[in-house]
Amino acid sequence: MARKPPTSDIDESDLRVSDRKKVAVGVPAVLHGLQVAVDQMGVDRSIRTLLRVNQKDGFDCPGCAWPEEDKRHVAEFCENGAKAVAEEATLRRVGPEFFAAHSLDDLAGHDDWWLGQQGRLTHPMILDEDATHYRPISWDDALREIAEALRGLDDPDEAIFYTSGRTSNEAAFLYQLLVRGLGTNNLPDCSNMCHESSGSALTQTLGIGKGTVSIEDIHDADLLIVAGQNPGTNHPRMLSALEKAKGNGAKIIAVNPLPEAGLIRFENPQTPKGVILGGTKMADEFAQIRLGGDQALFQAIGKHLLEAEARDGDVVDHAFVGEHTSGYDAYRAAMAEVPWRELVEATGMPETALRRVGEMVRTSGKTIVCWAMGLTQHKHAVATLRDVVDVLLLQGNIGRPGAGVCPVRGHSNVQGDRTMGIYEKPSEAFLAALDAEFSFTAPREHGYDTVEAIRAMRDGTARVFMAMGGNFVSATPDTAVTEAALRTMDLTVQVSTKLNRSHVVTGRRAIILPTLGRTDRDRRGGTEQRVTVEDSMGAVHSSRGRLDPPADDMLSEVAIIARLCGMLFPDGAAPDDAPAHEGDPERGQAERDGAEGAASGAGDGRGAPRADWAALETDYALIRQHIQNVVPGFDDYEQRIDKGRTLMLPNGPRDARRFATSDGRAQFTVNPLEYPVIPRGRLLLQTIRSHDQYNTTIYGKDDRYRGIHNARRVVLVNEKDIRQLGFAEDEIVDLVSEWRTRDGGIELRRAERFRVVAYPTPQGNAAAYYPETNVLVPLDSVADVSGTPTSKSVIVRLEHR
Ligand SMILES: Nc1nc2c(c(=O)[nH]1)N[C@H]1C(S)=C(S)[C@@H](COP(=O)(O)OP(=O)(O)OC[C@H]3O[C@@H](n4cnc5c(=O)[nH]c(N)nc54)[C@H](O)[C@@H]3O)O[C@H]1N2
Ligand SMILES: Nc1nc2c(c(=O)[nH]1)N[C@H]1C(S)=C(S)[C@@H](COP(=O)(O)OP(=O)(O)OC[C@H]3O[C@@H](n4cnc5c(=O)[nH]c(N)nc54)[C@H](O)[C@@H]3O)O[C@H]1N2
Ligand SMILES: [Mo]
Repeated sequence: MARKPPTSDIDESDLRVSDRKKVAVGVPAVLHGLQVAVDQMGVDRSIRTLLRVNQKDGFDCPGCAWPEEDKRHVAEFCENGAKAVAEEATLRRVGPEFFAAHSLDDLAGHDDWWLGQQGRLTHPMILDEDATHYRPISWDDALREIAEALRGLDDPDEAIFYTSGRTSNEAAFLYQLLVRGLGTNNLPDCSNMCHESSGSALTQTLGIGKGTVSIEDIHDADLLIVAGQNPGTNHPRMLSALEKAKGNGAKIIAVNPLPEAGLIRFENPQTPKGVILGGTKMADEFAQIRLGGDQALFQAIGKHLLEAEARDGDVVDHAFVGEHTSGYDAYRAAMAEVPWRELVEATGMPETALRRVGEMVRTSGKTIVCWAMGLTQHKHAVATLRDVVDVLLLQGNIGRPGAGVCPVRGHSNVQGDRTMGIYEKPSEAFLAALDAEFSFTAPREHGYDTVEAIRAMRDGTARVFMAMGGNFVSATPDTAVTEAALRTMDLTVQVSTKLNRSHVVTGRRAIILPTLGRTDRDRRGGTEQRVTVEDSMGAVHSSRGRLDPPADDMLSEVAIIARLCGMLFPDGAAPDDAPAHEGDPERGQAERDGAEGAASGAGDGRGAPRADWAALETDYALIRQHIQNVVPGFDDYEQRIDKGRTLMLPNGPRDARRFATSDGRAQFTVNPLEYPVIPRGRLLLQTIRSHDQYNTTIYGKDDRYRGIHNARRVVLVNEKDIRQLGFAEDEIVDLVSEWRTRDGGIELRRAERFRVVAYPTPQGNAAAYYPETNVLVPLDSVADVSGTPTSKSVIVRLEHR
């Protein structure tokens, strides 16, 4: 039996602070994962479900994008994978009765934890204008409302289509086609808030916006630098790969303001060494860096390498640099000019420590740099990552075994969604192939990214907002601004598995479409469909859920989009002789009704995409056929994902040192040193994940490794800062963010009632959990080039209450 959902919100006064953990995972972690699973779905279902995670005939874990090792363990899950699965496979339900019992105001009064814990959505619901409650609506009517709202727009750019990163390749491909078929590239996605900076930096310097290593390379490296990442919580399976690398003799450098448990020690629950012998020491060097100091660290490494080269030679891989790169001389000259004093100031590390790290890099034959949000969510994130590439290029660490760049993705298919064309700035090559495949002309003008989408809504230039998964309101910055922006919409549409804040902060009208998740069996057209996903290393494989869906007439994301396409682009629908609308007589009627007066994008000479929408809905292999025709690298797609096989996408730098850049070479870049300057009496706040959350989904109330229990509204501050700023440990304070606007004014934003906890973060730095702190992140505070909100760099002061 599953446990009942909570009846009240988190009681912040229950906070308990214990010692930090120095070890991650181990047997307690497995037990925690199991406990959460059993609470959500009972014992039987827990065992049946968890044994199928990431197995060759099973489903892809919705937890993270870390790849599967080739030899899978019987239970290839980790604590947080188990929690992600349990959240989705829960037996709790949110149906029409739930919405009848809870008004919108009532729901809006609850926290994200309470909302998310109520269970799976089961029925399409609509919120009429001025209504106090959502009411049930049929699938046909709901889809018709959406189609009509989209057709009623004066301009397709008045619609915005968000995507989160769990959406399968098949659904993502169809979704971007729908959006471009309407005539807009307004396809913001979670990537804009996540690894966009990585994509920007890597595309410019290496010619591909993805990493260049495989899981074998990780095992094979001499040195792994793990910067700005907390794998013990967010990518626990990565720790097994790091452990294996260590077993092969690799060294690890952890670069982080916080001493994160998994980076210090790791107990692998799958091996006797982990369980009995206290595990593996992970980091050989812990570089405790100031927030935003990483560009300086990588410049220090580059400077150290070049100094050694000038002194002794034999450091720079001249053959590689000469044959495959450009810009070396300018980079070398720039590094000679950077003063050590500034590198020390920016990192907060003494020159001896910087040189020690530099020496580890110099003596390593094969180096990989792994990173996540600690590097991407800063104003100078793109410059920082270009400097990471510079360092790797010096020693020829791109495009050979055991070496390369490894941006560690978050959402389990966020990389695949981008490959499928979920991108507001699509390439001409992609659009041309799309045009040819579907006999229409996709729009060329770039669309809005996430932050631009919020601005467009705020400024009244958008009217319809639709989200394929995710929780836009809670995940985006500047919560008050974003909420107000969404409330101006004519219609907001959420395709979701679980209830969240984006269902209660709505446009004048709102629609919720429940959908199947990874763990659910997806029967369409009489057969069980599979979908595909791409992991962080460009490996594509299939995923098939085995659990009965939460309710009878639920639709997959693919089916929802295919039906909408059928209504919007009826001319391209099934030819007369095709067995369309099988087993669903109502549907054909709805499509015809929906089609009445349809502009369907045809009026402006672009035409509408043509495809057999009804057939695509019932046979996802047909969608894969289209993908194969449009996206390079998917030849023999169907065969290459059969029987649990993996399709490795081509990767120029990794496979052949081929660089699709302006001059066909990898680019050294010169990036003026930047780092945050913290005004007196202020702190620089990073907003992070606790151990018991998945982005805006709050699984539970603990951050076990950091010693925080039962509550979330805490701010972690160095104990010297607590004293020097005149506060006391345990005091309840407000966090006030101070944003200097372009015209020199100061904007204040406030997050109330956070408990001060002493924590070993560098002086001047602080940390608190997201999404509670998103209210503090100014909409205009974004990374240069990538536009990513600077969630790891918010200037705040504490205020007594
Ligand atoms: N269980 C679980 N798994 C997840 C997620 C989740 O919420 N829960 N989210 C998924 C998603 S979408 C993503 S993108 C990833 C996120 O994975 P992470 O990037 O690991 O997540 P964050 O909690 O944002 O942690 C950022 C880390 O970077 C450090 N850091 C912050 N600023 C800096 C800096 O300036 N320099 C350096 N060197 N370090 C810094 C922080 O101390 C912290 O250790 O995880 C994915 N996996
Ligand atoms: N301050 C701050 N803000 C941040 C970050 C940060 O570090 N600090 N991190 C940023 C990052 S890295 C990211 S990736 C974003 C995350 O932003 P999002 O991806 O928008 O947020 P999630 O919390 O992952 O979305 C959870 C919701 O997705 C829905 N869902 C889950 N599975 C499925 C599915 O299979 N299909 C569908 N249709 N819906 C599903 C559920 O309804 C659930 O409530 O947040 C960003 N925001
Ligand atoms: Mo992410």
